[in-house]
Amino acid sequence: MTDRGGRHARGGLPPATSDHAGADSEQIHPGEWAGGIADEPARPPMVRLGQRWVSTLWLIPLALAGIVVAIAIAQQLRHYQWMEDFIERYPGTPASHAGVAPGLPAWLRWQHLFNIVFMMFIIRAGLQILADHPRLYLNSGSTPGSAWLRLRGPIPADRLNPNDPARQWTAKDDSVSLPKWLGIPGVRHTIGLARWWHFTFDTLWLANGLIFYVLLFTTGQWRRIVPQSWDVVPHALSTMVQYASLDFPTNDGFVSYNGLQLTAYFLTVFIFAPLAFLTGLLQAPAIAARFGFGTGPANRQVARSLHFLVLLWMVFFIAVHTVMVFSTGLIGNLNHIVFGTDTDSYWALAIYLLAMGAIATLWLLASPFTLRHPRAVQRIGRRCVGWIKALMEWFHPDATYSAKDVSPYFWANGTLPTSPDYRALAAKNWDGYRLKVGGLVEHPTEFSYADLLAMDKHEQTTAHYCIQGWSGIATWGGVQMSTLLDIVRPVPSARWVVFWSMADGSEPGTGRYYDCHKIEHMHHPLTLLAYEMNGAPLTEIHGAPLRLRNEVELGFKQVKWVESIEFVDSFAQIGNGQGGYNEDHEFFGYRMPI
Ligand SMILES: Nc1nc2c(c(=O)[nH]1)N[C@H]1C(S)=C(S)[C@@H](COP(=O)(O)O)O[C@H]1N2
Ligand SMILES: [Mo]
Repeated sequence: MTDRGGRHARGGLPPATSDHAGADSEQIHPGEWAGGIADEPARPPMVRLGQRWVSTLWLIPLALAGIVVAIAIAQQLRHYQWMEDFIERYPGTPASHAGVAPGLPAWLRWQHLFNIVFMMFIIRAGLQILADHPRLYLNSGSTPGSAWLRLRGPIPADRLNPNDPARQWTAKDDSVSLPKWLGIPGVRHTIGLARWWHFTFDTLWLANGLIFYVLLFTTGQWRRIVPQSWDVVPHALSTMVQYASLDFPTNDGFVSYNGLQLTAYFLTVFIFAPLAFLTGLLQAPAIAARFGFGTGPANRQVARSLHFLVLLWMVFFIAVHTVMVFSTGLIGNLNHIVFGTDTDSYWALAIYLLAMGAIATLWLLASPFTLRHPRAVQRIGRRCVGWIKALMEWFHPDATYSAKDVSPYFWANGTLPTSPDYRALAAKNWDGYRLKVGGLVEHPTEFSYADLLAMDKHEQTTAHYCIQGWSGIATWGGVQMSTLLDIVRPVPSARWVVFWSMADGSEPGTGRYYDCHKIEHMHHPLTLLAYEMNGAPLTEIHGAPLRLRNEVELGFKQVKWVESIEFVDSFAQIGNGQGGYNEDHEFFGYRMPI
């Protein structure tokens, strides 16, 4: 453990409050959590059809009606001779799958089990992440009113005034909670913890998938799930009619799959799984800033929407897959899945039920464990995936956009400084403001607002990616950090740069908002101390007089209302030692290039 005793005032600021209270204070108590935001349960998803919002619950009766109609049509079709000829010609299972030994090998059966365990956590934590910004869009600015799906009502129209801090509808205000059995951990604005689950199990799922690919292709098992001729299409159609007419085709799953199974497995393994990975990556600020995906068809909101559609497919697949296992000869199918033999042992059912019991137990423990031990979840998550995320922090950000890409509305987050000093400085147009830069530097320096304005000015139009899921594009004007570095000259032992805010964090009495950045990032031409946004002086909401831009990282690391900058060799002694206010109090990670 870190030595917590050495904590002291930093950069002329009061110390962050001590965490000497034991583990109990680290538990999540809804009501006190995240500054005491009231619960706001998610509503069932609604989709926008033109101007109207329609509840997706309508899909349930629609699907039931659709099934009934499909059965009626299929049964009618079976009365026609041409259909019976067609089915005789294409009975369902393409003949081209020779060369694979019957039965599923042990590695495949184990991977199948791991897959569902990993996916259960990925899906549940993914929904929790969605609930933190419960709207899906296609435009890079996440423009209010332009969503196509949402889990809550419209944003109150009188809360979107970018110049009135008191009436600002922050992205945090917009978050919703999920039931604890559904989301992990269910409580409103627990995205930091949900991400540890999501990314850790993503990594395991990807590793499992990679091994699966390798073994599929080295053992020839790929032939089972890759269509090898176009006759898979008529076979799939024929299978569909047979299932729908409730006169099921013979279940040959032990030897080879029918056209419909082939198509579904192929799409899931080779199209949707890679798409999940890809659309996940496209939500990363570091990748967007490196490759210029901030706008256009690969922008974060498109990626997020597709990521959600992949989730829908996966849930649909798992549901139909399970129904089919049950309805096409359960015991035989379970023998295939559990033992890899074409037998009829009831032991397969027993083992299946045992596995399902274990999965249900894990399911029920995930949220309570997370709420009781959030620091452990953060620590374990960081051990598992922190180092992978760190790799992306090496991307060099150079993507900039043009004036026409600037978002019409830029969401806001955070609580403004409340001190009389801040008000007085604002009233005097920042006359009297001093940016203090110190710590491990050769020339500690204070800069007045006029000093900053007089320095070389840099402008950039860049994309902002909030952890909650929204994004926005703005033109920022200010002083490059590299300019400042040339003046203060950090000493070689300086490894982290702490940006201290004039504002407190969201939890009362827990001290100032701050965040730590890698010193390497300070040399990027796009790392900026901005005093302008879209050609006008920064508004209070967006961080006046000064806010940070580091385009490799997520939004919460872009400290607003910057008061001082401190160069340090380690952040272990600052705050709770996690690298920033939200890292300390909301269990975020400090490396946030994704
Ligand atoms: N001091 C301070 N800076 C902050 C925050 C905050 O709460 N306090 N919120 C962060 C978060 S979560 C985001 S997404 C961005 C939002 O910047 P914007 O309000 O200009 O959009 O500011 C970041 N900087
Ligand atoms: Mo954020």
